[in-house]
Amino acid sequence: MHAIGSAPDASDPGLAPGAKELRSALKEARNVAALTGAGISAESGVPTFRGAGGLWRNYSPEKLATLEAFEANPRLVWEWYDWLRGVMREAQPNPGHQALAELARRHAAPDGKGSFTLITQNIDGLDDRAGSKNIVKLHGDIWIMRCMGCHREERDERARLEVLPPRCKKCGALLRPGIVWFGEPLPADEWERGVEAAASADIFLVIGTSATVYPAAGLASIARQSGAKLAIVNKEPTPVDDIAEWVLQGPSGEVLPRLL
Ligand code: BJW
Ligand code: ZN
Repeated sequence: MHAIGSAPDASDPGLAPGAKELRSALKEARNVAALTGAGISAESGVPTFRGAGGLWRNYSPEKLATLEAFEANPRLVWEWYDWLRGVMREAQPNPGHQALAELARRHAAPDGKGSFTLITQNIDGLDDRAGSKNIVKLHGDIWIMRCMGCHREERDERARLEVLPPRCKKCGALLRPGIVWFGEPLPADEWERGVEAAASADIFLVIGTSATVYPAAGLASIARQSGAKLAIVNKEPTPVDDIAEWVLQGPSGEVLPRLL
């Protein structure tokens, strides 16, 4: 295991030995996949879920991000998401998001047999805006509204909604954000794509996630058990550091561009 930090490379003082080796390994690898979490968007000003700043009006995500909380008080839950939509609308993709989009472009093998799959737990859409394609969105997308009555879905990218809670124009039932709350299953097709990418990866990057929310966090073990080498990019230690080949500690907006 290599950790970024103390012994910089002479040719690039900001680059630690582990990062240099990972950069070469990424160039050689055929199938690469990355699992990202809230930490990659932190440098864009989007709050993470756990740790400092992870609370909204003293409610934890575990209390608000559930169907039960929504059914009990849809207005309160929508006030939170309306605030979050405003923050996410203002945010811009940072060098971490851009580096992943660039890694994917560079990784398209000339023989067309290589693959790069970006799997995200984030709902903010910043990877789309950075130019990443075919993103696996495990926890949905905050810009999609789903009707609780007729199940119709529509895209709505307004920063602030006029009336809270919003209602369906067709049937009048409550609209909910198109995201995955605690206790809800992940979208089956996205989950299958995530498992497939993890199981076929030569290198699996785990970036800016506390790796505590399942089943998403389980993709790291699936990748490892299927023979992938794991690389962790995080500001703090994570529960999957022990099974990783490389642990690069630092802000993803600084570490990821150095892997290109
Ligand atoms: C930086 C940085 C920088 C900061 N650079 N790094 C055991 C096994 C399996 C499941 C369970 C289980 N026990 C309980 C469960 C259920 C539950 C769960 O996992 N709970 C855990 C809390 C224990 N899981 C579920 O309920 C899931 N569904 C499910 O299991 O369904 C089963 C089922 C099957 C069939 C029928 C019915 C049901 C669903 C999980 C949905 C998660 N939803 C949320 C909310 C989304 C909407 C919203 O935004 O409100 O998704 S919760 C929240 O956590 C959000 C995130 O995507 C998710 C993960 O968080 P993430 O991204 O890791 O963020 P943080 O804040 O935790 O970490 C940030 C990290 O970044 C930190 O490490 C920092 O150090 C780092 N960092 N700045 C690099 N600049
Ligand atoms: Zn409807």
